[in-house]
Amino acid sequence: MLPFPFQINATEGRARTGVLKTTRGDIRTPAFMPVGTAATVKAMTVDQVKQTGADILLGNTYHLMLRPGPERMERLGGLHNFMRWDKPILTDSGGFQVMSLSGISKLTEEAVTFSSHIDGSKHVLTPERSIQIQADRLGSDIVMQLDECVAWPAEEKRARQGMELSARWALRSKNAFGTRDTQALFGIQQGSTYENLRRESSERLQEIGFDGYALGGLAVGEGHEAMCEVLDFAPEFLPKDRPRYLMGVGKPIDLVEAVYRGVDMFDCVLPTRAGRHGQAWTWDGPINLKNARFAEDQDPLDMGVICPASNDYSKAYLHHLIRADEILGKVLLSWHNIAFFQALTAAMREAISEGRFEQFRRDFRARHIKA
Ligand code: PRF
Repeated sequence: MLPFPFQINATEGRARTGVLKTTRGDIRTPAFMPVGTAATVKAMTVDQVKQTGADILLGNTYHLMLRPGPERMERLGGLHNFMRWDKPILTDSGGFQVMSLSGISKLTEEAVTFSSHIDGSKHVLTPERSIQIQADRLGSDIVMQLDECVAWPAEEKRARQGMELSARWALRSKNAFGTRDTQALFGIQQGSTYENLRRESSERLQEIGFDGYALGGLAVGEGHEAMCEVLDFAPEFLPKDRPRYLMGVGKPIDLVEAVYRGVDMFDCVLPTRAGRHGQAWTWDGPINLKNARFAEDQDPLDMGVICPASNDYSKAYLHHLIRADEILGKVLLSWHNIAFFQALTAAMREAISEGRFEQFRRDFRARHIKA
């Protein structure tokens, strides 16, 4: 019944490493999914993304339903064919992007209504329509249920409302998805920072039964420490034998701390967005190439990351490109950052396999967060 076997190869404490096997290829976990919002990982070709070691990309229902539109996407052979990426794609359901990007949105039991951030046109998204767009029009490999991500901070009553609506939408999403052999459906745990709500959310999702489970409603302003406190309990409520995906996270230190607490998958715009603004993530923490101290620095960005963008150009050159607002600066720093995030997840997989993740975490923190 389960379309995608999830094989856990090693564990250390709560941390796990394994493989999620899909019809379009294996996803090695912990996995970082570069964000390809509008059918492109911004400023990168799919070959460059592939070279960094990414096993899967994330696409957004919200953006693609507005442009180029779901029916056109289907006529063009689906998202994989359109963007020439033949490995797995996970698509987000749209609800979160509606909240963060679109104009006035009306939220009812039935649907979320919003106006496009592009031309103001009105659109309606129901759980069923989101599944249809993701699974049938875009041809996504991993489909996410439509949910409501409540803003932080939230009173318990408001957090409960969002969690309960998400649970009812989870059931509608599952009914609309049915059972499929080559595509998976993930449920999304909500409940803000409340342990009882996170537990109840997980129970309701597991009664329905999903191929994987996401943790939603985090990294919405609560900060690293508060997120870690929720991650101390929230992943444990989800089944051990299915992948756990922390949505929209995060900084390298967030990834390390979440893997330590049992999370398997991540996505975030940070590497590409920060790259376009001149920020590079390295094993010694983030640096900004705009800074004058790099003007004559002839060393490469990071020889600890195997990638042309990280190894072949001097920091002085990257500094110049970013200062001059040259397109290539954005390309190279996005490329480097994606390569760094892939190197980071690969290093975590290796450390867990070899039983030295605890040491890895300590070393990473010491080197990354300088006193
Ligand atoms: N729900 C969905 N997508 C998301 C989130 C969520 O809660 C978040 C929260 N960090 C990011 N992306 N569907």
